[in-house]
Amino acid sequence: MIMKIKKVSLVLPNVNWVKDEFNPITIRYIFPYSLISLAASLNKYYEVKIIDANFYNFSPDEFLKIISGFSPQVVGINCLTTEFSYLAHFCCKLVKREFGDKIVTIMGGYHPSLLPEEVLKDKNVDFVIIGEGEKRLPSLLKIIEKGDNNFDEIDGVAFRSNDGEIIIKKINSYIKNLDEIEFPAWGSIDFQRYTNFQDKFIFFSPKKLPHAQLFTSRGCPYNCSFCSKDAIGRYRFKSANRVLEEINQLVNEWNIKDILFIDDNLTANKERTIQLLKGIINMKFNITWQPMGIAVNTLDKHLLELMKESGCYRLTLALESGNNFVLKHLLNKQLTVEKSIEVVKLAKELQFEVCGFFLIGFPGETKQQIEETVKFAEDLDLDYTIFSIATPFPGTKLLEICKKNGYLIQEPSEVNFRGMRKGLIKTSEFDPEYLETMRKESWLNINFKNLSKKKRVSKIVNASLEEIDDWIKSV
Ligand code: B12
Ligand code: SF4
Repeated sequence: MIMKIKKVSLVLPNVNWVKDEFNPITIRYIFPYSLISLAASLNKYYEVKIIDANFYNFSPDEFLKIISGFSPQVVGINCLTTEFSYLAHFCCKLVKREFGDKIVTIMGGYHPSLLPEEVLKDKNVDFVIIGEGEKRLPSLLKIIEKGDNNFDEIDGVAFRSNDGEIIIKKINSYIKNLDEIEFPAWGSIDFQRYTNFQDKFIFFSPKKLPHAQLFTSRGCPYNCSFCSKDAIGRYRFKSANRVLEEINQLVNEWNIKDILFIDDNLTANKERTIQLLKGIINMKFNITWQPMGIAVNTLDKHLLELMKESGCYRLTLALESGNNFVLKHLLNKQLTVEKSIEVVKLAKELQFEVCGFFLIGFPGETKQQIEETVKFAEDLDLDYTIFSIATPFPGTKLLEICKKNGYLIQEPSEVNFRGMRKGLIKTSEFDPEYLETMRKESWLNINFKNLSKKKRVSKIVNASLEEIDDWIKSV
């Protein structure tokens, strides 16, 4: 393949293109951070257009019309192992059906990074980028332009050879210094429309507008059995100064007042966290902020006080289980129930809004332990309690265990990962129906058991009490 590349479209598919009982409310606000970061590394060489089909709720026809109007030579699609993988393949199919070989399709993100071969079985996908895309995507585009099929200089790419064989070049390098990555290309989307948009029914709804998302590290030093964090590479972080520069730009150039940190583990490196928080305080940004989720074992009184002083208002704690055996042996989590209780108490004293993530349904977990988790979650009396069903994502220890022991009711595939609301694991102790009922009932009983609880949830998820009632009915 040889072609002159002038224009590249980067696409986030529309979650509304799949809707079923496990996906009743679709999230509108999926900030296309990956695409903004990729656009920053491509802008120098190509005209880049981000098409966020989700935010604008484009129909497949509208999506194709935009592609047709822009006429890119390359369409790159972001893809997670959730409904997104189905959607990403669907996007490639639309593009190939309409434009054939005039457009090269490239998939990137967690799912194709974990399962490049499976993804490339779909002939509508020309290339997969494995791992981080900021350096690989420009390199791949150069190779496509040259047309000599010489992939010697690049790792983390998968493609079909001329005779149709799937070739996978694994990752053997990472961006060592994240400070080298370009600043996010905020101007590559209608940024103000996003920063002033406030979604409902999400636990990370901002306190103030305009708001933005920031990524300050990649990966995580821990190894929880259910987590996909390894697809993109080992744990690395931007320096506190670099993050402060990014915040400064957001505050001064875009008037941002609230930030959501979307790191896997924002506080994993204590020293950097302290430098960052002190910087936010000293530079008087006057922002409010929240992490998307936070590893509880990294928190202590001093850090929580600094977080509060620097404008953090909500902690969504990854508490996961109310049983130490489950935490240690089934989740491989660096956390104890005692630490969770201590952190929740401190967080409440410091007047954070406190939410919690819980997971049920691990192989080896007993119904009694699941019930303990539910009781624990209830007793903690959080502002909002979120239950997920343990989901065997590719690349996780959990999937290995399930496969080895025949615990899967069906082969996990793009159509049956449903935002961790669908049970896929059956053991001698529980089945998917039990988990789905338990998840739903616990969520309902704990969060909405009386008016005062409902009011607390309504504050977190930015919805009125009437909207909450409709929400409950729809779930
Ligand atoms: C923000 C976020 C969300 C957002 C938006 C997701 C999105 N589309 O990005 C929301 C809140 C909607 C969300 C929801 C969920 N999420 Co989430 N989320 C994240 C989080 C914290 C950050 C994503 C991000 O922006 N990263 C920053 C960018 C720069 O990194 P990146 O996306 O990986 O992109 C890089 C590469 O992958 C690559 N790349 C990405 N796209 C493309 C495209 C092309 C063309 C190319 C070449 C390269 C490329 O280059 C990029 C730059 O280096 C990640 C954790 C993480 N560390 O990424 C989890 C994560 C993506 N989420 C995860 C999960 C499990 C979920 C949920 C199922 C949770 C739940 N209980 O409901 C839901 C599913 C939602 C759905 N409907 O499908 C898992 C995904 C596992 C998997 N195998 O897919 C992750 C990895 C968390 C984890 N550690 O396990 N999530
Ligand atoms: S602490 Fe969080 S990000 Fe790290 S491995 Fe565990 S679940 Fe994944």
